[in-house]
Parts: sequence; structure tokens; C-alpha cells
Amino acid sequence: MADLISPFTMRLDFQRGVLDPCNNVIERHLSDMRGMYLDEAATEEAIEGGDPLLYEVYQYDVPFETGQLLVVTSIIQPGKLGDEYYMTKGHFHEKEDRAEVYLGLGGQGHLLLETRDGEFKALPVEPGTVTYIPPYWAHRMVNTGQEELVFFGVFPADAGHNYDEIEKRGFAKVVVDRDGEPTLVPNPKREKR
Ligand code: M6P
Ligand code: ZN
Repeated sequence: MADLISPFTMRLDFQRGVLDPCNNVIERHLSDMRGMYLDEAATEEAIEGGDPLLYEVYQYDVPFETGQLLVVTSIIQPGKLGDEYYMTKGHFHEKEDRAEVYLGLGGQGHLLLETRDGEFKALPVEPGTVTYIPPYWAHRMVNTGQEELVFFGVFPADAGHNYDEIEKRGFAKVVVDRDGEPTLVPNPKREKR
């Protein structure tokens, strides 16, 4: 049984993605993602040069239990590390049979998705795209545009985040700038396996 909590409302700033009020704001800097970008020398240099803020997550926490939903927005800065675009860490859900929905609000991006069986998909994200992330698919958002990439999401509050494998080996493909065009290329970390 889920806790009985009171209904509530909040405001979503469509331009900036900020949820107000919000009781859990997470900031991820480059130092929180050591080893996740291919160019390790560029990573260390950028950390020493000020450790840029890569993205923020506004999550309205309710009890993390079956039946409740979490409402969340993310704001990913535009930019690259080497030729790889800024992105979220990416995760499987701890309870892998939990789905998620994303709504694009601002900017341009690619949502990378993959299963443990090695299926991979990249879907375009822009204002108005609604993406259904089925159970069992890991997901990572990549900002391929010149502006902040802003998106809204809803997922079961008991889903949890599992970063383990993604942190070590990433997704099957990475999104890099090739002559100004976002391009999917095989992840060299995977090829070594
Ligand atoms: C979305 C949701 C959140 C997630 C966030 C950042 O807003 O999927 O649950 O936390 O993106 O992604 P990550 O946790 O992979 O860094
Ligand atoms: Zn998720």
C-alpha cells in the first residue's frame, strides 16, 4: 500500500525547466562523471579549469514506494568534451521493469536507449516530442544543440537508478561532432570487450 499523501501542484517554467516548489535539486558537474567521456585528458583539464556544471535535475520527491510517481525536469547545458556532446550519466532502473516518459521542452538532443540483450536505439528529442522508455531499456540524454536541452519526465517512484555498468562502459554508441553534425559512432570502450 502506498502512503496517503495530499495532492499538490507546482509550476514548471517551460523555458528554463525549473520546477517550483521543488524539494530535490541535483547538480552534476564534470567531476561527477569522471571516466564517462572518451577524452580523459580533456576531462581532467576541464575539471581543473573550473569543473563545469553539465546538467541540473529538479525532482519532486514523494515516498519512493510502489504506486507513487516522481515528476522531474532536467536541464543539460550545451557543450562538448573533446568532440563528445554533453549528456546525462544514463541509467537502468534498479527495478528494471519500470518505464518512464519524457517530454521535450527546449533545445535539441538524442535519447540513447539500450537493453541488456544489446539492442540499441537513438531517438530525436526536441520541443513537443514525447518519448516512451519501456521497461528494461537503459536511457541517456545527449544535448546535440546550441541551447540548453530541457525535458520533463515522469516515472514510478520505486524505480530507482542503477548507474553501475553504464558508468564503466557507457552505451553501445556515442554522439560526437563530425564536421558540425551530431553523429553516432560505435563506443570504443565496448569494442575492447
Ligand atoms: C531524467 C530522469 C531522472 C534522471 C535525470 C538525469 O530527468 O530520468 O530520473 O535522474 O534524467 O539522468 P541521470 O540520473 O542518468 O544522470
Ligand atoms: Zn530513468
